[in-house]
Amino acid sequence: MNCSDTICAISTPAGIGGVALLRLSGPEAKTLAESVLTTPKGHRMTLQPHKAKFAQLHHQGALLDEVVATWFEAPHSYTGEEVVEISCHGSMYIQQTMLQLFMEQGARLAEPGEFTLRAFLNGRLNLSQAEAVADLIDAQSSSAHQLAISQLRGGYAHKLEQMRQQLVDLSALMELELDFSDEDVQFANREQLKALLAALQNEVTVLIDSFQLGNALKQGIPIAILGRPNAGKSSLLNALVHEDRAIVSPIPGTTRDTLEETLTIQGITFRFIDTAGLRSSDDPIEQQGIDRATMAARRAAIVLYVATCEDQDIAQQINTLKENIDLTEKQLIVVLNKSDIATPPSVSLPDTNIVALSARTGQGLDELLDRLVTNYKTNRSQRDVILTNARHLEALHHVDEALKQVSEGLAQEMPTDLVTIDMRDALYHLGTITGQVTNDEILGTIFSRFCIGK
Ligand SMILES: Nc1nc2c(ncn2[C@@H]2O[C@H](COP(=O)(O)OP(=O)(O)OP(=O)(O)O)[C@@H](O)[C@H]2O)c(=O)[nH]1
Ligand SMILES: [Mg+2]
Repeated sequence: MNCSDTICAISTPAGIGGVALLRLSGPEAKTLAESVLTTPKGHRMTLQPHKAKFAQLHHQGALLDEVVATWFEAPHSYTGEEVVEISCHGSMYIQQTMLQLFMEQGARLAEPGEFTLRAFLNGRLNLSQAEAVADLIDAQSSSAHQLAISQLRGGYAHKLEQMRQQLVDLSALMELELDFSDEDVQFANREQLKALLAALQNEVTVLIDSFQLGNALKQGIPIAILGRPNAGKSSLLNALVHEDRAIVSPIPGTTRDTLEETLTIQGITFRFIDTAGLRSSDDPIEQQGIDRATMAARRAAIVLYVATCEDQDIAQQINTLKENIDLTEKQLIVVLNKSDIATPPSVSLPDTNIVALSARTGQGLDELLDRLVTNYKTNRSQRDVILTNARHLEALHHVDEALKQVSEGLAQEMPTDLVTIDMRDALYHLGTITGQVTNDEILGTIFSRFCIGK
């Protein structure tokens, strides 16, 4: 990985815009910028640290554009290197000519994510924070944004650092004994060690458990709409997204394949999945649809079970549902549809949200949305940090495994040097998250996700 040269890229999206931003980073960034730019009076440009300067840019003897250039003196820049940012008018022609000019002067076109990679290599960000930058750029809802910010500067970043520190302390306690292993002494108080270890294992487990929620928030919370044929599932989906997305008909068994639509409410993205009505069917295609419905329900975080206000056997329907789908890790909301043609029956289902509504008139729909948002907020507030990154999840599973070995080693009073090996293993895997331990392959995979110019 070559970080000794000066890279350049357009950091704003490809295409025409009011302004575009060209970014240079590397030892020659300032010199290159000064060699290409002039003052408005045509004199040589001298950039000053952290000051925006109005400048002109000439190409083949003619004025190309009037720009604003800012020099961020190393190490006080995003990458930790000399950085110059030049804002120009957002014409494709100006952008491309300017890039070409800098490349003719010796700058190299940056790879995707190379600015952030350099920030990581120069210690401006750890690896998990660098990944958060990509998530932050990708964030399309307030909840996804919140998660990315927490990973960049907030609770998640602190939690990882705290856990690493605890592990380092634990290791240090044990390694100390190894230095004196000939003398057969135990410096570290075993009970204290075990307690520290148990606390750490608990934190790792909590973090691992939060992944499901984190992933749901990032991608949109999956909500499966289930129910018998004709209950009005497709009508409900259409009403929720204000669009005739799914075919609705009085013929039971209309929906065959699952159909998904997203909706962002109060900054939270939900993925509603309409499914085939549940019943026993001889039609192999309908049966496939029903199997898909069951699969969708298994993957969902929330099940919206749609029955109608006319149904007399709601409790029984819910029992059948629970027999077929394990709802322990999910949230169940029972919708009593068609409240425009019948009075909602009184059903008592312990620990279950029930909402009566009419997909046809829209009455009661807001209450359903309120329920979804409130439930999300309660769920979210129970966790201070949330894991969203699959790479981190895998690493934490390894950490968990290694800590279990340590714990068993301590319980069985194994020699300290053996237990220490597992401890180092835990530290190693935790280090792959924050980047204390890394290799070119990991970095290549992570930074290729980025856009050019970031
Ligand atoms: N009166 C009334 N009719 C409704 C309401 N919601 C749906 N319907 C009607 O119920 C029938 C079935 O609606 P769908 O939305 O296709 O039902 P579904 O649950 O998707 O049915 P399948 O796809 O066959 O499983 C249609 O004739 C709808 O017009 C409602 O709130 N009130
Ligand atoms: Mg349908």
